[in-house]
Parts: sequence; structure tokens; C-alpha cells
Amino acid sequence: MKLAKLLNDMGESRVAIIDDGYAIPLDMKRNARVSTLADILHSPDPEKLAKSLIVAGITHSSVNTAHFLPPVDRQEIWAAGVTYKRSKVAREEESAGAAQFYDKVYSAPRPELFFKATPERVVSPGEPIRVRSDSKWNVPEPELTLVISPDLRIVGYTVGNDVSSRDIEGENPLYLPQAKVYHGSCAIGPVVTLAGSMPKLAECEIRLIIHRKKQVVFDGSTSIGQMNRTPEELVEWLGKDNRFPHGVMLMTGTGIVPPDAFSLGTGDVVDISISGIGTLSNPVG
Ligand code: DO4
Ligand code: MG
Repeated sequence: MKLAKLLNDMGESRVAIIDDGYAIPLDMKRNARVSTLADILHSPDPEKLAKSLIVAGITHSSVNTAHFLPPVDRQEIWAAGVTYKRSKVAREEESAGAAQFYDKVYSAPRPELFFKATPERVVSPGEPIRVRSDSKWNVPEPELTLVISPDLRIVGYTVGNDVSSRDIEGENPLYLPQAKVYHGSCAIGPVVTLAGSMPKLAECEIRLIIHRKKQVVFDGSTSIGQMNRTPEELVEWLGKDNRFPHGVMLMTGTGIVPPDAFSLGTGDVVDISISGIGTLSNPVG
């Protein structure tokens, strides 16, 4: 089952099941303990709970005209880095003086984990992501994103874009928060696929296509099987000495990096597709 947050004609946020190209709106008033998508996702049986909120006979609308919101409520967004060999190599190339740290973190027991975004910073599907005005080298990072309950269960999966400034992180690793956390640097969505509905992770493909003036300027893919760590391992580290009372989302790192000569520009359109979830598409504003 896939769940999403949609904006209705009145400008209100609504939770829906997404099935076969249609959005089935849920009536949250049917259960006094449920008011948000996160309440459903964090429940013991999200699929059963979502089905209990379907109103018989209600019109199902096409997803083609739907306005998706990020499937985020009050969760913090965290990210893992250097979890694929491609990312390790790219980091070593962009930061000559600090290359050894990326080599070490790729194989160290403790992963690189960093804070990426508050919910207010997350861009909706279809809305513009941004590149920093003080950076000349920017890329999207297409990442499988884990949806994690307050008791640290992986309850679903979504698509994330960890937009990053390569020149800023390459200049000095201590600049990482500035390369990663700024207005418009994170997009998530369009849906959450519940854990039980996800295909075998190792076989899932992640694909990144970047369009410029309607031409494809980058097209690359990888498989989640190429990840050097397991989602469970990343969640275990994230949860050490930390509490997430509203749940948390964890972007699991990029395995696709465009060639060094590439930098995102205004008007580009970034499409990230992950098997079993769908496509997150954002223009660059
Ligand atoms: O250390 C840099 C962060 C790398 C990253 O975000 C990634 O590998 O996805
Ligand atoms: Mg990343």
C-alpha cells in the first residue's frame, strides 16, 4: 500500500491511499486517535488502519491532477553519507585534503550521519528545489529514504533528494552543514510505500534523470543492492543516544553522482525514481 498527503481544492492537507493511478481520500475523523499521516504510519498495522478510514462510495480522483505534499508531519529529516562506493570516490575527488576521512568512514563501523532538514524545509513534489547562491557546483542526490517510527521501526520508504553543494563540502568537511542544509535543499515524496509492500530492496533500482531545456543532460541509475550498509544498521546508529518522539526520516546516501563538469542550473528538472515507490520530480528554482 502507498500513502500520501495531498492538498485539496480548499487548500487543506488530506491523507490518501494511492492505488493504480487514483487517490482514495481517508476520513481521519473515523478514529479519534488518528489525525496525521504519521499517526497511521507509526501504528502497529498501518495498512489495516488506513483501510478502516476509507469512506465507501467516495469519489477517487486521478493522481495526474493531484497536488502532492511531502509525506512528512513533525519528523526531523536525517541523512547518511558515503554509503555507496560512487559517493566515496566523488567525495575523495572533490576534497583532496580530506580524502582519507571519506575512505575511513566508508568502511568504519560508525556511519556518517547528519541532520538534513526540519519539516518546514522540505520541498513538495513538483515545487522548486534550490541551489545555494554562494555555490558554483551543485548536484541532486537521489536517495532511498526510510520512514521510521518513534520506536525505531522502518515502517515505509519514500524518495528523497539531498541537494548538495559540492564545492562547499569539498573546500572543507567542516562546511558540510552549509553544503547540505539551506532553504530548498531537501525534497521528499511523492508517496510512502509501506514496508510490507516494498519489493526486495537489493533489487530495487534508483534512477536519476536531469532535463535541461527539455533535453536529458544526465541519466544514471544504481541498485540499492550496491549500498555498503543495511537500512537496519543505519537506523540502529541513528537511534543511539537519540530520541525521535515524532518519528524520523533517514535518507540513505547517494549511489549516483553526475560527472564533475555537471552543476544544476535554474530551470533544470530533476526526476528521481525508485522501484516500488515512484518518481519525485522537482524543477530547480
Ligand atoms: O560527506 C558528504 C555527504 C555525502 C552524502 O550526502 C552522500 O553520500 O549521499
Ligand atoms: Mg547525500
